[in-house]
Amino acid sequence: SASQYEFDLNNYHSLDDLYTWMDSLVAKCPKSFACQVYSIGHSHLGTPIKAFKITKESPGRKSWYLDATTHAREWISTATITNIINHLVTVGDKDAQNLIDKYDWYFVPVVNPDGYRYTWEKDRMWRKNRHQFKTCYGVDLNRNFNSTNWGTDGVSNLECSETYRGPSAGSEAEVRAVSAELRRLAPRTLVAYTMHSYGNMYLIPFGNLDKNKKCLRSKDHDEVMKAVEAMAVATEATHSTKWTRGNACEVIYPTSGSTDDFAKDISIKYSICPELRGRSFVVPSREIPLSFKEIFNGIVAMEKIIK
Ligand code: ING
Ligand code: ZN
Repeated sequence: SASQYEFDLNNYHSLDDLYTWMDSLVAKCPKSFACQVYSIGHSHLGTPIKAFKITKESPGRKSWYLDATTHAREWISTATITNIINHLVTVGDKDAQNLIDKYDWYFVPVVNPDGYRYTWEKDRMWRKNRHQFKTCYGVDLNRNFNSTNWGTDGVSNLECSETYRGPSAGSEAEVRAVSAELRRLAPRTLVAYTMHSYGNMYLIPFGNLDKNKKCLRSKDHDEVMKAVEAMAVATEATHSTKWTRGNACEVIYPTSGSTDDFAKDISIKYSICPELRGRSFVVPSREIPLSFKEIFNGIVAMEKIIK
């Protein structure tokens, strides 16, 4: 069970316990802002994809969108986003207050609930969703978004591959749900922040190559990099770690159909993919508070310099 009193923020939790905790957190929301749990849609197997929002009533407000667990085994992303939500709602320190005063906040802690369940019940190293095909299960949801050049660089068209792009762009229920939510929020959203692990990196669009097979940078690459630089510096200072930052294609490998490329395509200016701490996908629970702190400090630092 996961009553709000027993839920240990410094540990990992099953999908059901996490969802119960989200519901219970609404009751702890102070009067100065509104909290709500809602569903952005359902997974391939019909599991709700729950979201948490923190809002204030006043016209013209901008928002931040954050998600995690697009890849099922990346549990540190689930735990870190959970801690961010908890901090904003219950801690109310100066930084949290400032973030809520200035922005509305939208969180999707588990983009891939079927895959996440599967990592708890059957295979800790599962990455994709749980869509059954003829020979294998699962689409790589971070290759399925309908971004420019879907299905080209850094993907596979084989069902059994870990980077299977799926039968078509946006074929997966989870991707359609996130895409619709991003489209709905995009006109007033300044930041899209989609959390993965691992590697201590801040990645920005684009993942794909241009027609000369060179990594494609966005038009405002330099301006976005300034913000990411401030974020990375604050993160590094938190626990004296090193973080790589840059265009995803240059820093790791070419990809297409990722969440952050899609968010950039629909004009969300600061589209960022952190690759959180870890030496594998299994991060000891004692590192959850360290991950939260370094990531939250990065958010606080970046917020100060963007508009
Ligand atoms: N890495 C990401 C992946 O999907 C990534 C890297 C992120 C590529 C964003 C492109 C865009 O392969 C992990 N660990 O999932
Ligand atoms: Zn990932």
